[in-house]
Amino acid sequence: GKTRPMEYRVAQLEALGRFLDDKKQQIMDATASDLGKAPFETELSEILMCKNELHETLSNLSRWMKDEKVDRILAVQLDSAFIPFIRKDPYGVVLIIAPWNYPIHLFLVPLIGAIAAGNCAIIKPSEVSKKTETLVAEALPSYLDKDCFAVVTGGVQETTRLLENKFDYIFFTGSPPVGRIVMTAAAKHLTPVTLELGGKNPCYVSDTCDVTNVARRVAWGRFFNAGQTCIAPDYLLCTLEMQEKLLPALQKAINDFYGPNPRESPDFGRIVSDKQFQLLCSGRVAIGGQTDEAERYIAPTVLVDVQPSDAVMQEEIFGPILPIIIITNMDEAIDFINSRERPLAIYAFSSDDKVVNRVLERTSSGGFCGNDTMMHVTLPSLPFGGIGNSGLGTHHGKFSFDTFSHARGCLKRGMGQEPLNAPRYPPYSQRKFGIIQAALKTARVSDCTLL
Ligand SMILES: *[C@@H]1O[C@H](CO)[C@@H](O)[C@H](O)[C@H]1NC(C)=O
Ligand SMILES: CC(=O)N[C@H]1CO[C@H](CO)[C@@H](O)[C@@H]1O
Repeated sequence: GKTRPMEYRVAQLEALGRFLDDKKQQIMDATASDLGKAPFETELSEILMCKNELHETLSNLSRWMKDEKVDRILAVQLDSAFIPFIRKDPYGVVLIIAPWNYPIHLFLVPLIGAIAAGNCAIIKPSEVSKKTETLVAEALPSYLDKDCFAVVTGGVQETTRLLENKFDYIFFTGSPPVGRIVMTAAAKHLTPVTLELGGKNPCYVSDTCDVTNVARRVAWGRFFNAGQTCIAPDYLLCTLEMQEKLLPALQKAINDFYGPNPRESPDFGRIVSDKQFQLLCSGRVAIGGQTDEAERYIAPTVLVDVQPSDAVMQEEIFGPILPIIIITNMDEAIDFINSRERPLAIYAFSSDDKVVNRVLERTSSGGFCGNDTMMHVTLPSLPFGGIGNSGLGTHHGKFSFDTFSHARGCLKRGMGQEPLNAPRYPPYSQRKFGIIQAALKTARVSDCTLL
């Protein structure tokens, strides 16, 4: 019961804010060491976005925690002391497993929701982002109540052992294959899960659009954090004519962002694993393509003549590599998207609103953004989460609070007026059923507003 009072939750959330303030420089240093992340990108994605979540949560927590009143249609027929409500109960002990690509953000944002909803939590940061893992393990516990929050470090072996335990909720961010392992472990204890998985996010560029702006928005989304973002536009779908216009515009955007040699840019990151180097064998390099394995550097790269069967079109890319797939029109782009697993995000660029709306209506994905990339996840007012292969469940803002709360349906009644209950008791009769039916019936009401 220790984590239930609002004052306790607020104190822990405020301590998370102090952690971000006090350790800002160490966070910048650790993510720079792990991922070569530019200070600007760290400050935006790891600090500012977490603080926004904190402020959104702290500003609304008292309202979110309140019992939710619901309709009491039957009240009049039964007795006046008939009070239905939804109590927002914590689940209990939550396990949060985070990945390496945004090593602060991706454990902290779910943790904000878990604390806000009154849970205890075990946090498992990624062992791949080593410096950040060490920082979190050493510094975070001194900010939080050690009775209720713990950081566990380690790799596959430790995570496997952790998952043998019975948790009340598991929140996992990572790849679809590991998501299956987590969900299987959770099934053993019937533990509910949220899975934030990845996916190959298509980006459709129609023939009518402002090519310069599209190129800048796509390049920013693809090359931010050196392409290691679960919501990055993973590949482009456009006609051959559009590709010919986009290539110089993308080249210019890359040059404007990172200079003639992106390797020397302080704003361009490094990648975490070797696997991505092999993806450069797909198609033909139209822009970039330079690598330095010792430095884990891959230049911002655009691949053309890519076939759907190429290696780069199989799993999520997670590197600064943008393949272009040629289609002949919008219908073909939509068919291509729908023939694959449902992604975490779909992007569509067009000067024609109808085109953007068609892509939105005829496809399915975790989220959607028209005429831009990635910006939809910066809003705590929007749910963030996948569908199908890209995950299940949502978080951010109020959606985090709801994810980590059990909606407990409750009814409180008075103990008097017993004669009103008589019709429901045996011995049964048709007359009694008639009374019950009249009292309990829910009539269908037309919701048709188009007349
Ligand atoms: C996309 O941008 C174009 C150009 O600004 C605009 O005309 C169009 O309405 C936008 N579409 C959406 C869905 O916002
Ligand atoms: C989801 C929600 O209720 N958000 C509110 C949180 O508080 C701010 C400030 O009062 C509001 O603007 C949000 O709408």
